[in-house]
Amino acid sequence: MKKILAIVLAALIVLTLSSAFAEAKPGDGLYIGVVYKQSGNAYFQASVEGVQKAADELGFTFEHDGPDDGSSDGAIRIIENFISKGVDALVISANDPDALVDVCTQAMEEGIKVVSYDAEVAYPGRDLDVQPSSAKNIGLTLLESIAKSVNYEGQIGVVSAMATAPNQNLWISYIEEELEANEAYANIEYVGVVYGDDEYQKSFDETQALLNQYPDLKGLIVPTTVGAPAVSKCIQDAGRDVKVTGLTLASDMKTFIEAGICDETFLWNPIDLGYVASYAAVALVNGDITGAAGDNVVAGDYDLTVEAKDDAGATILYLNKLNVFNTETVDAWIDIL
Ligand code: RAM
Repeated sequence: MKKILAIVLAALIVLTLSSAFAEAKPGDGLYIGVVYKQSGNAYFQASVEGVQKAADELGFTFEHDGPDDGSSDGAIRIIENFISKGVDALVISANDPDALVDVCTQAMEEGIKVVSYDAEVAYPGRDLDVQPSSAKNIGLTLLESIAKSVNYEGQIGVVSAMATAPNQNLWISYIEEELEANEAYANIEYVGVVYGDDEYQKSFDETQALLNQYPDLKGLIVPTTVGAPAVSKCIQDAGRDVKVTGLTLASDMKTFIEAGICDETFLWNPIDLGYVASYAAVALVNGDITGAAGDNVVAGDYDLTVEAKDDAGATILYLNKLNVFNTETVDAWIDIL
C-alpha cells in the first residue's frame, strides 16, 4: 500500500512540475521573441504591429524588446533571455550583423528558428533573412533622388544610423559604388558618411557639424527613420538650402516635404515587414519551409519565393515594395506610418 501511495505521489509531483514548466511559456501554442535594434524607435513599433497582425491570424504569442542604447551587448542579453524562456523562433533586426551570430547559432542549436528582418544577422546565424527590397535598389533609389534634387551637381553626404548597421552599410556601399561608376553623377562631390546612431540629438548634432564644415553642401541622404527628421530640422533651423532625401516615416516628414526641404522620401511598409517575417518564422517552426532557396512564403496578399543570397548558403526573402512620399502622396500615408 505504501509503495502504491509513493508511486501516486511521485506521479502527482511529476504532473505538477510538468504543468508548471508548460506554463513557463505563455499559452500552449507557438511562442516568438522579437528583437530589434533599439527600443523607442517608431519604425520598429510599426513592425511589431505587423507581428501582432500575424499573431492574430496564426494564433501565436510573442514578446518584443530592443536594447535602450542600441548596443549589440544589449541585443545579445535580450536574445539570451528569450532563449531561456523557451521561444520557438526569434525574429531579429541586428544592430551589428556579426556580433549576434554566436548567440543566434546557439539558439539554432537548441532548435530555435532564427529569422532576421530589416537588418540582417550574418549567415550562418539565421535560417532566413527578410528584407523590404534589394539593397542595391534602395541605395540607387536614394542616390538618384538626391541627384535630381540638387540638379546633378555639388556636394552631397550621408547621415546614417549606427556605424555597424548592416542594412544602412549595404545601401551606402551601393551609393558609393554608383557615384564612382555612373557618369550621370560626375559633377557630384561626395563628402562621406557621418553616423547619428539612430538617435535624434546625435543625428542633429552631426548634421550641424557637416553644415559648418561644408558651407556649399547641397544635399544629404538619410537612410534612417530616426535620423531623417533630425537632419531636416537642423537644416530648417539653420536656414540652409540643403536638400534631404531618405528612408522615413511619412508622418515625420510631412512638414519637411511641404517646406521643400525634401522633394521626396521613401519607405516600405514596416508593418508588412514584421508581418511577413512572422509568417516566415512560423513556417520554419512548423517545418513548412527550411529557409532554402525556392521555398514559398504566403502571408496575406504576399506570395514570395526565397532566393539564394550567395554561394555559401545564405538565403533572403524580398517584399519588393518601396513607397514614395511627396506632396502628392504623403497625406495618404500619415495615418499609417
Ligand atoms: C531606422 C532603422 C531601421 C531602418 C530604418 C529605415 O528605423 O535604422 O533599421 O530600416 O531606419
